[in-house]
Amino acid sequence: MPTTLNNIAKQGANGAAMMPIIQGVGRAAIEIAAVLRGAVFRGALGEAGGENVQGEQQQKLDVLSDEIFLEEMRSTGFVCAVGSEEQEELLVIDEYAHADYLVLVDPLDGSSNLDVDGPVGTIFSVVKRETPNDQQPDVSDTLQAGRNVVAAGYVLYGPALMLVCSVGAGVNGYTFNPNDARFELSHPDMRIPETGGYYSVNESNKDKWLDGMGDNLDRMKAETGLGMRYVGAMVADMHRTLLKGGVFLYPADQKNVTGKLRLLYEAIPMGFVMEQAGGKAMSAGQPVLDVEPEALHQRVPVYLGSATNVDALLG
Ligand code: AHM
Ligand code: MG
Repeated sequence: MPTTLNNIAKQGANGAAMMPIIQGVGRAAIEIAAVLRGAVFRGALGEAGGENVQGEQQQKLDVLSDEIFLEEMRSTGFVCAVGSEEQEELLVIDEYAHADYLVLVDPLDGSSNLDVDGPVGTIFSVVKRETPNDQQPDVSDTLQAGRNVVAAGYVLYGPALMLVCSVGAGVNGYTFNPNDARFELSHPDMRIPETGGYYSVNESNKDKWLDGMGDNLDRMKAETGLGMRYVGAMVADMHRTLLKGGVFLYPADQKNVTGKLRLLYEAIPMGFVMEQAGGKAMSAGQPVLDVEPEALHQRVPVYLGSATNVDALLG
């Protein structure tokens, strides 16, 4: 018998509580994957005509994915609110406003890849509320450092549909098996190689990077001789880095002076998975998971991967 997402219940102290939420992520992933496959036939590619809170053009598929994810979180009955890249404010699920957990999500990451049939992903993390259960949850519940995260992971919409997640007891990868329409454990106990792999970055921004990162990268390249790969979708670049080793970075630059990637639903979930897989995840001068969040859509610089490579880059 293949091992399915149900085995999350047996992982660590939080597995049982997290299983229904991660199963909800799995259902959302299956629905989003179906929408992506058929998007061109439904006229669902292209811009939705609105901007998200970051001032970025929303794609129709960003909006659809957000709706699907929110509905699946609601249906778990264990999520009181969702903070999404596509929603300016925290969305409270009135029906379950007493529930214990909040989910932070980038429903469709890397959406610049959509029009070219490139890989995209979903990134999520789960925190336990700090406000009392008989009150409405509020945004303060989301502003918790990554050390408080209870579960996190990502979905990769690639040639195969994968869900990689951690409930704080290592990292496991599940692949959707179309023959029995469920996720099955395909990558147990994922550990990042100690070194090697690739460096992964949008190097065209190098002249604009802050904090001397251009010189750091040149030095690391000379020292390590690493090759380069860059998809431009964080989930795909993270997944390759996790499997092959190396380092992924998105430094602060003159345009994005505090960084481009969002702390709560990009940097922290990926940092959590990376640390759980034995890797390292840094932001400006401290581990990503130690950054004290100040705002729902806060951005930070990100450097994550094999510890030796991250150290070689930042050292
Ligand atoms: P998005 O959430 O609007 O898709 O932006 C995040 C994406 C990441 O997936 C990726 O790492 C990065 O932006 C790529 O940025 P760039 O195009 O500047 O290289
Ligand atoms: Mg994103």
